[in-house]
Amino acid sequence: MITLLDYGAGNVRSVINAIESLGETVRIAASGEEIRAAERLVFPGVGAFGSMMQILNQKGYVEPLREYLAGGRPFFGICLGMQALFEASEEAFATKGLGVLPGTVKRFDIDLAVPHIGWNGINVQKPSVIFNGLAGTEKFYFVHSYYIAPADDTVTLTTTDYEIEFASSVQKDNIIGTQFHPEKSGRAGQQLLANFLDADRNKVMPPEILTETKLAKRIIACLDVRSNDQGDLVVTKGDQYDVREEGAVRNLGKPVELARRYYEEGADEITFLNITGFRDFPLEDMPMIAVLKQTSQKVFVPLTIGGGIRDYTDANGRTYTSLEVAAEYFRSGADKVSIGSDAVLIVEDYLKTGQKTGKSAIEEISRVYGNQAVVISVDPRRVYVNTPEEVDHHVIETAFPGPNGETFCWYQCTIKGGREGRNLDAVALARACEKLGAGEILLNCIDKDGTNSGFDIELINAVKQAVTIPVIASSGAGSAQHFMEVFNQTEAESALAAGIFHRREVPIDQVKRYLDAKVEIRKADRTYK
Ligand code: 1PR
Repeated sequence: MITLLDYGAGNVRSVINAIESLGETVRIAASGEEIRAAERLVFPGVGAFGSMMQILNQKGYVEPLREYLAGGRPFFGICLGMQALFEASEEAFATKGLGVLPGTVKRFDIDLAVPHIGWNGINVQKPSVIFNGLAGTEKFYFVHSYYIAPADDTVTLTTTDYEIEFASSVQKDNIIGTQFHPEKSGRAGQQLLANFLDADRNKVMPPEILTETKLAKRIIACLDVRSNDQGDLVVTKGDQYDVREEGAVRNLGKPVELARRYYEEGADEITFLNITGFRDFPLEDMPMIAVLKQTSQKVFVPLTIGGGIRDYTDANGRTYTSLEVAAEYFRSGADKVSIGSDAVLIVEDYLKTGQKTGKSAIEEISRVYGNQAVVISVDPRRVYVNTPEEVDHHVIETAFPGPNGETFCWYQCTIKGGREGRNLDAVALARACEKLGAGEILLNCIDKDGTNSGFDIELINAVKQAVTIPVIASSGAGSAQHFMEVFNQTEAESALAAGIFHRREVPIDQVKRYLDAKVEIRKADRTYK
């Protein structure tokens, strides 16, 4: 029996699913007494350090936790659950941590994108039970803006490089903590968790020891989901956002089945976009919630969900906030939510006044769940102009002239799945969303969507240069070479595709085989014993 400490923020569902899939049962600690009585305690922390410690204090969990940790029984802290072991964090200066390990938590002060999101490796420093069966070259999923700086080097189990070398896991006796998320790290993560759950395994070093690690470029599979005319929820795919063929909604498969297939083929992340979310209310009949719950039981890589994340008033006059909608998604297994139409409207207001209200979906969700949990999905379309002075937008000179030979263009933001163009450009939108607290930009391109003609490199460069948060390049992938092109010609941290994966034209494993040795990627998961 595993006791899980859930203080009420973020996606603990994934950790429960990962542990249960290993044949263990999980009980959520409902009191300090249950923490004291635990045999094996897992603490998956999500959100922000200050609010985590505040809730632990309010619930009276701090002393029971300290007693448990002093008692020498097994403990596994994940992400913030590991950071909590230290004395303090730069994320919340006035708040004390548990102070079980000496040292503090610092914010990345680096030139690379922060948060550090994605799959990175580990440099193993000393033997541990958790390395049984691992090769030592595996990559694990990270998502954080703060890192631990232990005052006592001997607790450092692994380090990871991201411009600087930081401690990515610790072990002191039976207390283990990882900055990365084993529950989101595919089969390698499952193996690592299984090692913790099995009391009989010995401390070992993996066969290969890295001396430097690299963040992988992520390959993301995207499933655009909506109800077809018969009312079934299907994965669909548009050509420049038009998902109908001979009048009917294209049906490319069932969401849960496809997501599982992409996990097996090596997708580093899976994104679901409820493409009619702008007119449906996600909590009304909740089909996407069911999709998410079922997917997260078997798919152990990060899941993003978008569509309809906004404030909403139902037919009975009950108002739901975007935070409530997001909370339901996180409880059901999502790691991130993506905001499309509402982000455009939020930024329009923000740019009008120059004032943050603190109440927008971007601000509210990032405050509670962390910036890394908020992705902005941008649906821009090219608008050609003859000169940059013609409009008050971020204009680029393009190598692909417009219909009348125009050599300049700007990227107009749209809402409602491309149905309505707005007087806002994608660069301004991305910049403002970063300021409001977004952690990542999912950059689609209506002109390129479904064309198989390659990513819009000019758009990706324009947006990537305007922000410091990670950018996901999307729309237009037609071959494995297109992925290489986007990674060589832009600084995008990841690339997303839909059509070529759904139609099996170029499966994910083929993309990875092509990129191998040319671009840093996460290799296909092997089977562990
Ligand atoms: O506006 O917050 O309700 O969110 C709605 C979400 O649904 C947005 O993220 C928006 O991008 C998405 N969406 C709305 N309508 C469509 C449509 O296709 N008619 N899909 C749509 C967006 C674009 C990509 C696609 C890539 C790769 N799909 O995500 O997967 O372009 O495709 P490709 O590799 O086949 O070229 P809200």
